[in-house]
Amino acid sequence: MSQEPKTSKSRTIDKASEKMMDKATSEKVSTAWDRFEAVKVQCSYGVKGICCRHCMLGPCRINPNDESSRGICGADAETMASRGLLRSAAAGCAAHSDHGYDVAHTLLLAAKGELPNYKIKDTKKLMAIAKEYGIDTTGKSVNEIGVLVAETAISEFEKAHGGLRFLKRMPEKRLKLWEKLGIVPEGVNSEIVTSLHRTNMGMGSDYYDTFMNSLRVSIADGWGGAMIATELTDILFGTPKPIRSKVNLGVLSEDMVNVLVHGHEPLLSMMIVEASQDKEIVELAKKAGSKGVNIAGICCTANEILMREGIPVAGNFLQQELAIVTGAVEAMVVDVQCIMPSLPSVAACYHTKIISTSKKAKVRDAIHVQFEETKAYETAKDILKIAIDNFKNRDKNKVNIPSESMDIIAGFSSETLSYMQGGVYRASYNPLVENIKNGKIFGVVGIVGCSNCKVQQDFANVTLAKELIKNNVFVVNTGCAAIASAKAGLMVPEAMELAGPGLREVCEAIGCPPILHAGSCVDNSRILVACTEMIKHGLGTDYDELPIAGAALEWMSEKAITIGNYFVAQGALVVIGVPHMVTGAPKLKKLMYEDIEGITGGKFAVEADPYKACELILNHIAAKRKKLGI
Ligand code: NFS
Ligand code: SF4
Repeated sequence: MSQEPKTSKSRTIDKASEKMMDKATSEKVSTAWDRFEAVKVQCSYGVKGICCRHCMLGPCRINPNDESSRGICGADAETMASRGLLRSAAAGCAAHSDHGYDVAHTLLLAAKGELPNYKIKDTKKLMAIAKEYGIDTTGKSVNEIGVLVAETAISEFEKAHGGLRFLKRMPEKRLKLWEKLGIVPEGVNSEIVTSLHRTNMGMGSDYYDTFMNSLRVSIADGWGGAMIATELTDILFGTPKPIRSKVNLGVLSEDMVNVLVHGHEPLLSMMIVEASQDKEIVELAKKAGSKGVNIAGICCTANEILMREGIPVAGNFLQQELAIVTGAVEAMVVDVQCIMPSLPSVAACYHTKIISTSKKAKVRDAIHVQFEETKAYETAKDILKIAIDNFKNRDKNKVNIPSESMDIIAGFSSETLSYMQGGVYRASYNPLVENIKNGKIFGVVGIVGCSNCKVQQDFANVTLAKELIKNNVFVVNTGCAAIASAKAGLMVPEAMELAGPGLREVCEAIGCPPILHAGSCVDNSRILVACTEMIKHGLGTDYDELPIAGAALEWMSEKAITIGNYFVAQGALVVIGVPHMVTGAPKLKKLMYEDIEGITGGKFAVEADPYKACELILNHIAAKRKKLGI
């Protein structure tokens, strides 16, 4: 793909980002967009998925114009592309699952009383999960039950056989189909290990089998690692409820110490939020000449603390460098995933300190303050002290905080949605299902995923969301796509004005915006649960009958491959804006974009234009409605 140098306006629809991009250019700071344009032509083999470096005979690549072209071992394009896809799906599963494992481990130690700073917050959810796990709770204390729930969750990762417990949440029909297809995962870690084994030199060369196993490891993410991350985070920190906050770079403060938390895990960031109100910290911040400490988030760490504490969001993935360019950030604290290695060099142009905290993701040229759960609060305070101490180094001449900040109501867990429809005593998905049946709500679509320099930032995600609600489609957002909607003002009651009359009526009755923020990317598991609830409340008998779809028009991460995969395995249409790196393998491509529909009921479709993507989705939903007879 060749790229002409672009203007900041053509790179994003977000005013705050545009301003900071211009500031970066004038201050000679290079951002992801500049580096993307500097590449000029991206590797044509890589983009098609027809290169391989899985052994030292290679690297090998396939001549796309020669059908007989092979790697040295004899691997063809289909083998190479499908192996690459499976490795990526396993990597995505690993990222969500390692995050989930850490949450489970923290819950275990907290319930054992070994972590003074953490305690079980949501006992209702704890009891519900204990029941699901078949744990006998009679006569046991909350902490004793917490230990058993955490141990059971941990065993879901570590076991090699037996199947994942949360799969029992699904209607029998889908499970039976998956059994027939051989894609029911056993344990989370074993699926990742087997996927890496399968993709070794001299292993499977059947692209169909390799692709189906990429679905299998992705299911281990959706119904395993990611779902455990979501449920156990709820137990530890509370199940989200509707909460007000603000979003975009304008949430940074002129006169406070600004600390950004960036990455994915809530374990440390929740402590930083708490410690920022500590008397000692507040006094130190005032002594340093500021009005206090202002915490805001980037990426999914932001979503986690927004959903539970109402902490403002500074921006999504492509705004991480731009946040530093404001010149007003004293510290950016990073944990794991989606952290650009460029941050220290951007920070070097300002006074910002980049602080890495995870032993799994050390960042070169950053300050490393290792996060240990046993002294979480202390670590949080140490980090805040570094930030406060750095306030004096802020160069007023370099500070320019964009004015853009938008209101948002977030915090829509599956439980909240159910509660909002019926109150404490009649919490239920019945009203939603009834309104889908009577046509007031045409369908439900999840818009998820990242931002990507290949497409204009936020444009496709925001436009698709607007188009869908106009057509009475209820939209559920997660990840960076949710932050995009929020920045565009779509997550406030006023957004109701943009919705079609049927959807508006329902949203007004329930009291929610037509586009819901459902959380971080691991929280896509909440969408799986919501779809399951719809079936349980009488909408069809299996997921592929539902008037639903998924969309990830600006995706970039391997985690998004995994998420897309598990929705396709579930039976959903998933529209992506950037094609998978498999286009050099025509048979695999046909399987993923066409034939898989006859196998799981779901499929991928590539459509970067949000208006056409909307049309595609509406037609798909219309066909599903017709089949359901509604
Ligand atoms: Ni999801 Fe969250 Fe954003 Fe993409 Fe990265 S932050 S886990 S991967 S970029 S949505
Ligand atoms: Fe080449 Fe085969 Fe080795 Fe891959 S596994 S690098 S295709 S020889």
